[in-house]
Amino acid sequence: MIVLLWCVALTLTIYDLVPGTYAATDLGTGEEAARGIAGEDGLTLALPEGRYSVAPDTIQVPACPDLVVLGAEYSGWTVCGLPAEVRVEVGNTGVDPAAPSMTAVYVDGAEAGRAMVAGIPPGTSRWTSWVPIDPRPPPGQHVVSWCADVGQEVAEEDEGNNCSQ
Ligand SMILES: [Ca+2]
Repeated sequence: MIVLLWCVALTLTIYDLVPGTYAATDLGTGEEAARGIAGEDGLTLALPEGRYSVAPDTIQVPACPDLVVLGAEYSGWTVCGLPAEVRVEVGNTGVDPAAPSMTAVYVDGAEAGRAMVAGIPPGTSRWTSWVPIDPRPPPGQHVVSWCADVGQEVAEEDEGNNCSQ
C-alpha cells in the first residue's frame, strides 16, 4: 500500500496499515524523509512541510523450481551379455523452469553412473539418457537408487526431496 500525503510540518499517524516498516519519501526530492514502524497504534511519522508518499519495505520472494525423481527404467540387467543400464525420470514440481542438471545412479549405495537431464519446465518431467552401469554388478540382487541435481546446479524450493531413498 502506498499512501500519498500533503502536509505542513507535523507529526501524523496513519492507521489500519499492515504491520511493518514504512518509509516516507519526499515527492519533490525523491529522498527518504522519515521511517517508522506500523503496529496496533498505527504508523507515526514526524515530517516537515511537503508532499510525501508512504510505502512499506517489501521483499520479493522468487519462484523456484523443485526437482524430484519420479522413477526409473532398467535395460539389460536380466539378460546375460547385455550392458546393464538405468535411465531416470526427473520431474519439476516447482513453479519456475529448472536449468539442466546432473542425475546420479547408485547401486548398493555406491555411485555407479551419472547423466545430464535437460532443462525442465514447471509441472513437467524429462528422462535422462541411459546410464551404463560399468562394471556390471556381480550376479545376485542389488539395490538401485538415484538422485536428481547431484551437482546442486539448480536452486530449488526443496533440496531434501531429490533422492529416491
Ligand atoms: Ca527438489
